[in-house]
Amino acid sequence: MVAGLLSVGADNIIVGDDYYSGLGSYTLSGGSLQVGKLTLRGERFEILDAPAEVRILDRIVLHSTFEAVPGSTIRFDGADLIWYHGNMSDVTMVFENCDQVSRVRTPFADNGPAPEAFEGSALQALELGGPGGAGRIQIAAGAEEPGILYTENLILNAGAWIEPGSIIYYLNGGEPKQFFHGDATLDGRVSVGDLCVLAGNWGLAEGAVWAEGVRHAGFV
Ligand SMILES: [Ca+2]
Repeated sequence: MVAGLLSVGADNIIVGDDYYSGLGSYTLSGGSLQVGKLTLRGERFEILDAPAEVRILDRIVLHSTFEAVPGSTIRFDGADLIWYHGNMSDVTMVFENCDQVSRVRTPFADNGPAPEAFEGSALQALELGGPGGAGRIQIAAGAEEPGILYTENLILNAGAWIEPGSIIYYLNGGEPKQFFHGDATLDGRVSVGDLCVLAGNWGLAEGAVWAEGVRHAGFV
């Protein structure tokens, strides 16, 4: 399977299904990168071109320093994320085509929904569900421990699912808040407004999005 171009210094290399990086700096400056397993242990991994799409098919392990221009996107095609290190504040992560739940391991402590907790920790956006289908994730720190994820924007499309126990803090243009199942309006509260959304869309199935009160809202 081919991929696209991952620049290493002045050279371009094609990345196959299973790729393990050595030491060094890796730069994606154009094209697209599609890879099964990608482990980044090098000094630095850079995305210098926002349309230069990165698509992960199985798993990405992030150990290296990470830099990305604003607007960069990493797409997880039913893939897992093992995130040990790296500032992803300019990155949108899209989870889609998830036949199973994608596991997301993060390195963060639970510092609550405090504005300062987002600095250096938060993604630009976490988007669940996309053109490739449903996005299902579990945020975990370890096998049994709940994990913490901070994101400036939380976008839940059709087929979005977040495993119970996952802790997600988000802004969506307002004050920091925690994600709760049942919060159809994503305002950080489960209230009568969410019930109205659910009632108004009772019986919807195909194509329903989070704000239409899908069964994932937790009432049914
Ligand atoms: Ca609400």
